[in-house]
Amino acid sequence: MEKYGYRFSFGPWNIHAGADPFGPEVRPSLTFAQKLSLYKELGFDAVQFHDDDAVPDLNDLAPAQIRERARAVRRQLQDHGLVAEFVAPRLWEHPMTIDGAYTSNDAKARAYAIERSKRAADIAQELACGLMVLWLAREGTYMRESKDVGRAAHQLLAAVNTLLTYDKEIRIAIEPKPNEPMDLAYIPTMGHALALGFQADDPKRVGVLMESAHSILAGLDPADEIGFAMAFGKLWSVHLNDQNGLKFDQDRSFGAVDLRRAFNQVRVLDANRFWEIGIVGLDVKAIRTQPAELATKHLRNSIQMFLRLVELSRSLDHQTIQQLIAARDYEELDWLILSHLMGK
Ligand code: 3MF
Ligand code: MG
Repeated sequence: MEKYGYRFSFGPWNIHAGADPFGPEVRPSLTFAQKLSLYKELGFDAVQFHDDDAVPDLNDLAPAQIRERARAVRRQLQDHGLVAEFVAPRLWEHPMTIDGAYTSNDAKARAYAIERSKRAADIAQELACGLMVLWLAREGTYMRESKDVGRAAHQLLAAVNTLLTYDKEIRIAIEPKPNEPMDLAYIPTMGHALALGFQADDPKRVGVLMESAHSILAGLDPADEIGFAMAFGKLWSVHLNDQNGLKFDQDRSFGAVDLRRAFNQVRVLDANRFWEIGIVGLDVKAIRTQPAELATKHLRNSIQMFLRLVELSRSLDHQTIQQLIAARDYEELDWLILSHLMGK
C-alpha cells in the first residue's frame, strides 16, 4: 500500500462490540492484545490511548505501579512494530466526574480530575509519545445556570497550566466538541481550543486535535477548521471520520457521508504537508449491523479513502484551477472538482 509518507492510527475503542444507548453489545469484545495484532495488517502504524486503555483500573493503582504497567504496554507495542500516538485522560466515566472534571462545582472532583490527568501524563511519558489529548467531555452544562462560563474558562486554563508544569516535556492537544455528552460544551470549536492554548503559560506546548464529526456538529467545515489551526502550526492530530447532519456523534467511516467534504480535508492536510507534522488518526466506528468477523472494514475503508483522496488532491489540474480563479469562474471550478471526484 503506497502511503505517501503518511502514518495512521486509531484507538482500541474503534474496534468495538456495537453497544449503543438503546441496546447491548452485538459482537464479542476483542482483547487489547487481539486488537493490537490487527493494526499492521490493516495498514496502521500507531495506537491512540485513553489512560485506562493502556493501564486498566488505574484508579486502584499507585503512580509507580501505573508507570510499570505502562512500560509493559510499550514493550507490547514494540513487539508489534507499533508506536503510541497520544494518551488522553478518561475524565467522563468515574462518579467523580458526573458534574464535570476540571470545571466541576465540587472542589474534590476538580482535584480528582487533575490527579487523574497527571497519571495520564505519566503513561504518555512511559509510552514515549509526549502528547496528551484533552477531549473535555463533561466540561459544559446541561443546565446553563448551574455554572459560570468565565469561571470555567479559567478553570480549564489552570488545569492546562498545571499539567504543563507537572510534565515539562508534554505537549497537549485539545479536542473540541460542541455537545454530547453535554448539552453545551465549553470548548466547542477549534477557535475556542486555540484561544485557550494561546493563553497558556507555555503556549508552544498547546495545540489542537480536529475531529471531523465534531466540527460538523458545530455547523463548521472540518477542512477550514484544519486549515485555520495549521495556519498557526497548531494542528498536531486529527480524528477523521464522517457525520450525517446534526444528530448524535456517528463516527462514520471517513468520506462515507460527504465525499467532497472529505476530499477538502485531505486537500488541506496534504497542501500543508501534514505527513511531516502528525499521524492521521481515524476515529471511526463500525455500524451496529456489521457481523463480528467483518467489523474492521470501517478502518480499511477509511484509510483507503484517505489515500485515494491524496491521489485525487495531487492529480488536480492546478494550472486550470488558477486560470478559473483569475477569471472568477467558480462555477467551472465547481465542475472541475466534481468531475475529478467522479473520475471524469
Ligand atoms: C468523543 C471522541 C473521543 C475522543 C477520545 C480521545 C472516544 O466524541 O471523539 O473518542 O476522541 O476520547 O480524545
Ligand atoms: Mg475523537
